[in-house]
Amino acid sequence: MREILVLQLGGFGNKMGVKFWEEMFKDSKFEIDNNLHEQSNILQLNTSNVVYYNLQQKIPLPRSIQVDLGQDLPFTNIELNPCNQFSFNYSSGNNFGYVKNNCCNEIVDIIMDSIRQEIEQCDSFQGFQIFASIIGGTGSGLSAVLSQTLKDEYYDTIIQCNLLVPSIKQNDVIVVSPYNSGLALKHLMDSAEQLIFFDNEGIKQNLSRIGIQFDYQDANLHIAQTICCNSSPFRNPGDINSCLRKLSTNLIPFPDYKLLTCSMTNNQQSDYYNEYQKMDEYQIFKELMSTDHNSTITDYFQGRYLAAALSIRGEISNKEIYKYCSNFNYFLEDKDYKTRARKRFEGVNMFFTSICKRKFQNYEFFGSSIIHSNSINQQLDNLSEKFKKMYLKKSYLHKYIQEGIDDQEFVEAQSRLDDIRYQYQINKDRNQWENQEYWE
Ligand SMILES: Nc1nc2c(ncn2[C@@H]2O[C@H](COP(=O)(O)OP(=O)(O)OP(=O)(O)O)[C@@H](O)[C@H]2O)c(=O)[nH]1
Ligand SMILES: [Mg+2]
Repeated sequence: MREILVLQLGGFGNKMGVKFWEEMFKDSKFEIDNNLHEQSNILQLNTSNVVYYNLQQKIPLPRSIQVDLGQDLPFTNIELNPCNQFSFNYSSGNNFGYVKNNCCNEIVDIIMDSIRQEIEQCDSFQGFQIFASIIGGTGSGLSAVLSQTLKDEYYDTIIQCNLLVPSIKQNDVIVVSPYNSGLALKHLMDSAEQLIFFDNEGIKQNLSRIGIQFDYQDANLHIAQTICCNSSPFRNPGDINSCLRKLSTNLIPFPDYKLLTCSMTNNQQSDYYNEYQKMDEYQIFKELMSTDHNSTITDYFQGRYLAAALSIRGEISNKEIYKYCSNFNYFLEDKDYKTRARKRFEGVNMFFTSICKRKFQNYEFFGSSIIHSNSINQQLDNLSEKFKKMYLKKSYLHKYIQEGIDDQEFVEAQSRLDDIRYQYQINKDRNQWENQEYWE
């Protein structure tokens, strides 16, 4: 089996990670107290091996490592391997520099030891999933340093980062979030293969559409279910057995284009409704490609779709879904949407679709998508603008310089951000696929 190791870093990474494992357990039909449910069959046990171990002993343990610099790993009823839980006595001070240049020197070796032991137990290891926010110090610093170290040591594995990023409109609770995010992104762009963005503002919009007031619990559930569904083709037998590497191949057209967003169908929130709204293929496809269901605040219609990976669960007609995929331009009668949706690389199939007939938990239909669109530039523009404003005034800079992050690193982070934005921008302005050079 192609095993995956989950790394939960910092406050958000750990809280969302716990939710993620709770959802995974429900999906695998394990009871929360780690005991195997009667319904689990052999095939499922074999495929579950991707994310759990110890299955033969009938006490599944998530293959995951939790790290937080403060002593506040969240409580959970799920049994996690205590050897893989690391909490220290540091205070990051919300400072990327302090974590990268001070804490990491002391703790990276300990964490890497644990990672090495995990990987040695695997048959055919495929890669890492990192959960972290790059807003605070711990998440940004640890994810940057760890992903770099992992890339150096396990160069042929895939690193997928699920990142909470600063919101566009809303001001963050952390003043220096543009610095932390900008500096972390510079490192992550070099070492990780996929960077999937979530932002609290986008999640808030998703929740409020279905009448739920935003709080961290619900937001984390939303994100956890999205990631869980995204990764379900890795664990479940279906038409296409997907893996992290296949996702990378299909979603990343050029080396520097690796910023992705997610969407999820609505029906999972039926817990909050008395009435269950039954969905059909049309509704599912529409929701997965729609801007309203986006996990960030960016508007897909302001850019161009480059690629999309759909992952759908339930007794659903493959034929119908493939039909909507190939007729994406025309899949809505709504004229307005139609013209906007046509803004993609015309004539090129951009869909990587996995349909798994096994239901997701108790939901009849369930779907999530990872979307690659250059509308992500809205997020980058905002980040870059805030970064620049602070840097020009040199505000808060001394805190980072004290911790050994020099001016040069800030300049490099800024120019890296501008670089990525520029690349996505030229893609937006002219259709590169029509440019002969790229075909010859
Ligand atoms: N959705 C969601 N957002 C969270 C949660 N916890 C914190 N955040 C957001 O994440 C950002 C802070 O990130 P944390 O993960 O707490 O920071 P950290 O990585 O632990 O870093 P430091 O505490 O600065 O060392 C803030 O913008 C919070 O709004 C959570 O459980 N869910
Ligand atoms: Mg913290």
